[in-house]
Amino acid sequence: MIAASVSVCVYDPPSQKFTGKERGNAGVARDWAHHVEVMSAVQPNRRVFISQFAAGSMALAQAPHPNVVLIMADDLGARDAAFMGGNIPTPNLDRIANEGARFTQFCCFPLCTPSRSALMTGRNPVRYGLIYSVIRPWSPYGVPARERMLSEVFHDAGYQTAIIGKWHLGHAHKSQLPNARGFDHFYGHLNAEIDYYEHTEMGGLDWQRNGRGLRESGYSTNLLGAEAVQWLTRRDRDRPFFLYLPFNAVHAPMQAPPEAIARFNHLPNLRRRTLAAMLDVMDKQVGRVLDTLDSQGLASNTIVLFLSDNGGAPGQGADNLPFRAGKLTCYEGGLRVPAAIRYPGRVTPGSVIPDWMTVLDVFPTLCSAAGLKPQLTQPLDGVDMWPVITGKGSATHENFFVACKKNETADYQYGLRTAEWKLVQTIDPQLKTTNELFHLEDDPREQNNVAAQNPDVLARLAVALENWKKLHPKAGIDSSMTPHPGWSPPADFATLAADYPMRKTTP
Ligand SMILES: [Ca+2]
Repeated sequence: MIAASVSVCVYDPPSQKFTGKERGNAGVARDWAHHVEVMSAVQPNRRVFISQFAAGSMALAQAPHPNVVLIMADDLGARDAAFMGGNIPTPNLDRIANEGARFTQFCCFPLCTPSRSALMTGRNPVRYGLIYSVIRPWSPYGVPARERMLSEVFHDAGYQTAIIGKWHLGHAHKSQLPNARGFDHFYGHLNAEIDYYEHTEMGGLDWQRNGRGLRESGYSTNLLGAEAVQWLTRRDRDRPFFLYLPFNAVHAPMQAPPEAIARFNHLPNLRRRTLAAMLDVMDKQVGRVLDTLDSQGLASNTIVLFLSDNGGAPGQGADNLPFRAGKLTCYEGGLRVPAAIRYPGRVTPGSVIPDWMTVLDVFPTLCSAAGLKPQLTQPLDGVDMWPVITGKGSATHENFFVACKKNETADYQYGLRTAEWKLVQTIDPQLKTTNELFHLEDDPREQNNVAAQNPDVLARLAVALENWKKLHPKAGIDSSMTPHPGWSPPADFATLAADYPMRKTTP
């Protein structure tokens, strides 16, 4: 971490004053004051953390670190966007790909919470019990505090940080909330599938800014785009920023402005028309963000990474072809996502990256790109892909383990991907196990189960999978599909974590 080499300051909690040579820097002192206020409320015992943050600000003032805009779509299929070969025009997503690089083999976990936790931690969610299912509105659990998040790495290094969009990594306790996990600013929602106009989850308001519930009118995708533009416009121009912009589009419920749906009347299926409209609106908001980077002269020093969190849901009109199945399965249709990255001067415009990359790799890759050392106490599962993306080197993945409750039934499904092979294992409630083996290099559509012809490969991968399953915490899982009797949604999800700390926020 940058801060480690220059941290000479000490925070004294009783006096709330700082000592050290950085004290004379007004900007840093202001940052400190804000940070101490926040972190004292959230994590009162992290003195070292505070001194590292302040030193990080100094280091960043001395070196040009890139800004990061991390844009995530929800349930967008591998072949929905035009830049991935889809039939829905996405000129702004295409622009990221055309001015940067397009990934042809980017893999995620097959559903929201596991993918988003992998994105934020760089660690396989099996390690902390979030591999099998999503966090429900009635779930008390979230990403454990011991897992260091990407937002915390950037924040501690002195970046200003914001999440504008969908969290879905825990909402029952204050320690699980975005403002306690490295984000200075949070606007959006905590749960999985809000109403796009009412901004409610199961009837409870789930729309907030930094802990305060908001009742405002508008289509959520447009509101998220507007907030992102506003935050970029009002940011502190003396520090770099990390903006995480996870849209809820194109996740169910399938809702879009009627005029947007009308633009796709040529598509025969209503669900496909609606999904196309949802994507169209999101693409326009991405365009507003790109335009803002341009107008503020930020484009050349900003990494823009776009990806979906999992494969599309065919039943909702998504297109994952030519890959098999989709979201909530461990076939390639559940894992393959559209993805592109832009960083002028570093990423060759119009290039294609055929190398395999996973959502676990985003953490080490962005840290590498930004020159940050995350100072972790636990091993990462991701690989630094920055040398590959910039054409300066190579990287190797040995395997990628995924799992889910298949189609949210009682069946557990697993996937083990290697460069050459793919094992898909399904276990029903009677513990009947079905193994399918595909030669992924020759059969990316997973049409030919060659398990019987390759018993040695099957045995080797099955042993690796069994060992991987044991990484799950002994405490078991809580993936209840239905709420406990008597549960009802809170009037406002922002108040669910009753001890939520009040914070000074911008804008
Ligand atoms: Ca999703």
